Amino acid sequence: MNERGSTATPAPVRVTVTGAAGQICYSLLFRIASGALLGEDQPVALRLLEIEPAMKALEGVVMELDDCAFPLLASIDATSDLATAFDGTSVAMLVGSVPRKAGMERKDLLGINGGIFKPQGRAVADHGAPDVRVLVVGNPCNTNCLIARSNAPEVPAERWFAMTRLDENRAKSQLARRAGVPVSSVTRLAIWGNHSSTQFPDFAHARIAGAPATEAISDSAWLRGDFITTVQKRGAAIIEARGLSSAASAAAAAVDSVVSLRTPTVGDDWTSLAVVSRGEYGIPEGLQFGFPVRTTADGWEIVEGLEHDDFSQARIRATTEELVAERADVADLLPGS
Ligand code: NAX
Repeated sequence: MNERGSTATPAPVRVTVTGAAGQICYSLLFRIASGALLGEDQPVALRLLEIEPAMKALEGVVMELDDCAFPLLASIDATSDLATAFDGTSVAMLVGSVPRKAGMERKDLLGINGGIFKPQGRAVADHGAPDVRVLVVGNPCNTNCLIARSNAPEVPAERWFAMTRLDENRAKSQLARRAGVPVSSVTRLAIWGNHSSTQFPDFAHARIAGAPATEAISDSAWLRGDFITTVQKRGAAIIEARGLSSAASAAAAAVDSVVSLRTPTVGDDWTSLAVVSRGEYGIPEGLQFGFPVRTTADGWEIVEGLEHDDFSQARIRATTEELVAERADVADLLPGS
């Protein structure tokens, strides 16, 4: 029996994934196809987008997907054509982007990726299903998401998300390890702002086994110092150790993000997603900003009413300023600004 109480097999849901021959997708696609994204009764039709030079590599990935014989994988279409990739899609996961290379300024990177996310935003609006939801993973993900969203005004702004879940998961693991508890004991971990080294992993509102994390971990110098910097710089530490950027953990976080949006949040917990700001907590309207988010039966909402001390406020201000600067850097890619 499926989630809707019927024994009939539901029609496949189209899921579009970009950057499909890249390293995150080498983990992500197999989890989607196994049912981890949409549930173990929901068939999936994959639409995989790549650029021409990577189509050969993508062919290999498709062969491996075939070789897994996933019962839920109804079809796979590999393409370099935007209209085909986003045709009828309900879940779009925008992973592909161009990494920062030595000597490249942030503005250059934003501009190059804007060239990717503007047309992809249009393709989502022109070809996506009426219920389409979009998760942007490719960096700089908040601003890439802002660009795509701004170029797709037909798709409600509430359907666009940028990924801060990997930062949340990293932060939870750090707190759990320090407190000597299982990671499942850590709840209410919000990542405020940008998925970058200015992000603020909010230990002040986190809970450990239901009590404030600051009670379980009394070393406030660690919380304000090493904890924050470890989370902020975790991506760089993984590159240093592995010679490659985070991939499997990013794929896991992408799955977690989508699952958290399709299942109501349990109890008084929340999760981290970068969503459109409507001015909550004084964050400028329209920024794609990491907030604590709860999913309800009808949709999602930002958790409001949290109070921040001077320390937290300063950090939230810093990450806000960075996102405002990024938005200014890509102003020519944002219609109407
Ligand atoms: P890879 O370089 O392995 O793969 C990227 C793929 O995207 C390549 O196969 C490339 O051909 C493809 N691509 C480039 N332009 C494209 C376009 N216009 N349309 C479709 N595909 C295109 O990178 P990978 O390690 O998979 O990372 C992908 C992105 O995720 C990067 O931007 C990375 O920085 C970002 N990350 C974001 C994280 C987050 O928490 N939000 C964490 C992990 C990761 O760093």
